[in-house]
Amino acid sequence: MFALTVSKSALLGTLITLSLATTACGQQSPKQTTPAATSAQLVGFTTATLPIEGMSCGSCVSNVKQTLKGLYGISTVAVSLEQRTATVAYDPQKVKPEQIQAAVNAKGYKAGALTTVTGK
Ligand SMILES: [Cu+2]
Repeated sequence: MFALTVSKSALLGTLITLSLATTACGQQSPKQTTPAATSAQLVGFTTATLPIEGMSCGSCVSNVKQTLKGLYGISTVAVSLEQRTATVAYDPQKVKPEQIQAAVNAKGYKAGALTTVTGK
């Protein structure tokens, strides 16, 4: 008897740890409007910011940037070392916020929850 069960462990894997520490370490929240570079409104895309802990230099920034750019469904990426945040434009039909966080975490950084700037 062949029980061919398609395991959804891949999907579950991205969802397991939402218990990320939500306590931001004293960083001033950037409540200003996003810079012009990332404000190109792409139809169907959501722009969101996520805090990232563990970045200490320029190569961390490019590492995070390349990681995010390599994700399916991500359009633009901007990473700020000073603010310890990444701003991404993503297609919510193609990639979930949890997957974006998980990709950053897999590189050894600690990504917090996404905050939507524009879109849904
Ligand atoms: Cu570094």
